[in-house]
Amino acid sequence: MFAFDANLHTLIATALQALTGTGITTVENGCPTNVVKSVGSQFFSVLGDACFQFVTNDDVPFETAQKTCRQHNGTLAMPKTKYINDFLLQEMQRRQQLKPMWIGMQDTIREGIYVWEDGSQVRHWGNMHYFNGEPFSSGEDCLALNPLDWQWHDFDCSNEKHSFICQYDVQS
Ligand SMILES: [Ca+2]
Repeated sequence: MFAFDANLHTLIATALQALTGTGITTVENGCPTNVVKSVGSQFFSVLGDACFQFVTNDDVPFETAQKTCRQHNGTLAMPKTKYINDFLLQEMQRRQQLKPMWIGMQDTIREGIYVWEDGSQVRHWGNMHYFNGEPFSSGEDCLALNPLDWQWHDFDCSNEKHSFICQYDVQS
């Protein structure tokens, strides 16, 4: 019975895909179901094996954003390549999300040494906002994507509040 339901689900999904044409999948496709069902203002985009959840209109400190993503075994987004970074910015613009959103990058432990959520060091700097000594300012150690100037901005981790982007492994 359960297997039958699963097959039926796949059939419906395939039919829906055929209807929407050109094999483009719905954005939720591949994102963890429990995450998609979680409440709040949000949208999803899948790129490769990563599902990105844009939690909008929920302005919180960096740590709260981190915890929210981890609740569903995700992390804050880690756009490790320019391609992924540009994709996230494009998605924000496309959905008129024009305020900065937290991503999983910080230099809390050592000033100027930026690390991703998984502990690896940040290698590409193409999008870093350099203004008035930034990004090397103590007291501003957490990063957000800013779709207005297409750059990374560092903010005070606890006193600044922003929406955020979570990242999950795509479910097969
Ligand atoms: Ca800093």
